[in-house]
Amino acid sequence: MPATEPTKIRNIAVAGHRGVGKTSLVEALLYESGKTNRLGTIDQGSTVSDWDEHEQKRGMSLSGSLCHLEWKDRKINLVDTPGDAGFQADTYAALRVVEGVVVVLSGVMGVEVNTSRVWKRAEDLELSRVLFVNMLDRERADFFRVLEAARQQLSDRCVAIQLPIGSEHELTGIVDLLHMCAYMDPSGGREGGPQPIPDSMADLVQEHREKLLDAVVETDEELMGRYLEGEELEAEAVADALKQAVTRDELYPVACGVASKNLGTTALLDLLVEGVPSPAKKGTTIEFGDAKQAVFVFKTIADPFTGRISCFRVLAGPVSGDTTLVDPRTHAKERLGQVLLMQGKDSEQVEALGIGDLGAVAKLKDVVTGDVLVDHEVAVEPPHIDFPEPVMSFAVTPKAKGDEEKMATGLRRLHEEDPTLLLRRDPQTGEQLLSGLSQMQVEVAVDRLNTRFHVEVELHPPRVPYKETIRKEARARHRYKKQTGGRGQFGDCAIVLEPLPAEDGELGYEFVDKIVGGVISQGYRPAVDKGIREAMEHGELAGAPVQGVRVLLVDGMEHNVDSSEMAFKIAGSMAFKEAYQQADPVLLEPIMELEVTVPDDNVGAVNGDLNSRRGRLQGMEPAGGMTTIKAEVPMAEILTYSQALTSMTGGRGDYSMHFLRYEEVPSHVAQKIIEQTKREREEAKV
Ligand SMILES: Nc1nc2c(ncn2[C@@H]2O[C@H](COP(=O)(O)OP(=O)(O)O)[C@@H](O)[C@H]2O)c(=O)[nH]1
Ligand SMILES: [Mg+2]
Repeated sequence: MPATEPTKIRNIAVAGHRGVGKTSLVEALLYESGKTNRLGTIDQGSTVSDWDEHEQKRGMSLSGSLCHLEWKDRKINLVDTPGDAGFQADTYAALRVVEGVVVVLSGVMGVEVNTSRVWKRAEDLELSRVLFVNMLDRERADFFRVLEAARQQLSDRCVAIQLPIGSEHELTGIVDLLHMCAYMDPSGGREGGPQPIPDSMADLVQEHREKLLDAVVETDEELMGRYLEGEELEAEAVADALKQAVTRDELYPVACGVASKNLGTTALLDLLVEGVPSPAKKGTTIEFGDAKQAVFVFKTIADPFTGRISCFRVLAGPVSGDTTLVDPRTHAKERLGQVLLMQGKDSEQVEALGIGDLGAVAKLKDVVTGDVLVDHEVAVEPPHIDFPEPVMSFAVTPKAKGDEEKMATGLRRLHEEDPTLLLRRDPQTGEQLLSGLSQMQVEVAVDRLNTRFHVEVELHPPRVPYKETIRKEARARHRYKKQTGGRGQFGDCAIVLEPLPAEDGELGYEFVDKIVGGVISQGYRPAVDKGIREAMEHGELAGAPVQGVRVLLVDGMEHNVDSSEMAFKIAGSMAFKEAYQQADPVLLEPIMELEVTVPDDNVGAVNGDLNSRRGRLQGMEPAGGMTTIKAEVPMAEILTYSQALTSMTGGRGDYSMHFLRYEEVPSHVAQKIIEQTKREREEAKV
């Protein structure tokens, strides 16, 4: 089988909020195209893309999954992505290797937190977007309300390209406004061919067909002329103009259907083929220099049987099996034994993959997600996938003594799969801290450690990553001097501390050398900086790292025999501690952006509870019997929110949160934390 031409490929990520039917939609598309012979379901754990046992147990996608199908002589690569806030690493990585995104929305819930987040990412990456309003068979589902919400909250260039026939449990089919035909509900079977549009729909169809044509011709002058003259435009000309508009990011067609019944898949597949640009048309922004062969690894699967599988996009090629590439990051040679096509967990060997195609390879040595492999060493800057920062940390300990090494190895492997999952040692307490984006992500990691690496571990209450900073300028001088026989120690420095304003919300550190006349020689000045950095790792207030400080080294003195780097390091560290006390140090805490969706009846209780957690209400959006509450809440107050929400809503509430920024801890709260730290330090000394 020769490599597929780039013009015949469509690379598409299926993304959106969790639980809107993305995985079910991928399943239906595979089935409709004839790639699979039965429509798997989430409830039975039988879908192609949620193949992992933990995904099946939890009934949701935990990682990205690569599938492919053929439709109208085109190869469509689909990446099903997780919608949960904790598993965004795979979603963000997937968005780097596609030209288009199907943004799936629930016909009941409309635009949700993660819909907007994915939209924003896709916008930054200038990806073409198609919306799919799913679950139109559900009670309170309303296509037109969701269409309006998308136009208001995502972009006013969203335009319906399909319409539902009927609604809720009386939904019987959909209308394709581009090809002017209907598809009737196949109830989980294959969709029959195009049908005539029911007469009763004539007016509505007319209205929306005009809106669609208006939107399309507005992007194409020639077509606009013909349209205004009253000419009947051929479907092909409209489709072509639509594709150009979608490619240029000028239009977002809104499709619809019922993924779990396979309704709407024919029209959607047609739209993806006709509307989304091929890699030949849009191409990649990832650098590969003058390499003749290059691939970008966007996902790593640690398969218990095959070992490590790296999923990649071909940047330059074709790339065939038995090829050796080099990883400029490690300079190591990496042999691609067999090139694979993935279908969920299953793979099939192919001879070669052409430019723009997505595939996989097993058993590379040292390659991690984000690497670019090339045929000869070229200096390429690997693309920066802006992964979200971990927001929660739990202390982890193995249940059995002596399992520390096994636990660390397992967690390192899990980190290779998901770069937002981090293991590090807390320098203060010596504890191993496991950090991630959500409690569930960390819990899943613990499950995987058990099933895959056979280590049982315990999670301890999460810790809040406090920081410290200063509010005003202060100055100090410290002389470190020891003269007790033999060679002495001498270092003397004077420093000024100034608050350093945050840049892009990040607090930093700056060391400015202001020494004049060489009172401290060049060689010792970095030692002062080093001593200060060390002192800053544990602030004097609560042992938290100090940030947002500029240090000016203004004066000092040295001794021609006794001075050493060590002495200046100590002097720097001591001077910092002295100045810090006078610089009005304050404690900072992470503030989270919380989105809670609860039944309307529970809104009062949930708001009252958020209030008692120092939360600040930002807004409320009711939709279909549920209300989404947005609030800013200190992380320290919502570490155990999941239990509280379950009991307030009888398990019907759902929430997600993201780190927003650091803020000063109110003084009465700070006082308690500082005292608590003092007690812990004293206990540790005993
Ligand atoms: N009624 C109805 N249920 C659906 C539809 N699509 C998916 N579901 C169900 O919604 C749940 C979540 O679906 P899933 O595909 O896992 O959503 P994802 O999290 O976006 O991947 C599952 O129980 C599906 O069976 C639909 O169109 N109609
Ligand atoms: Mg899913």
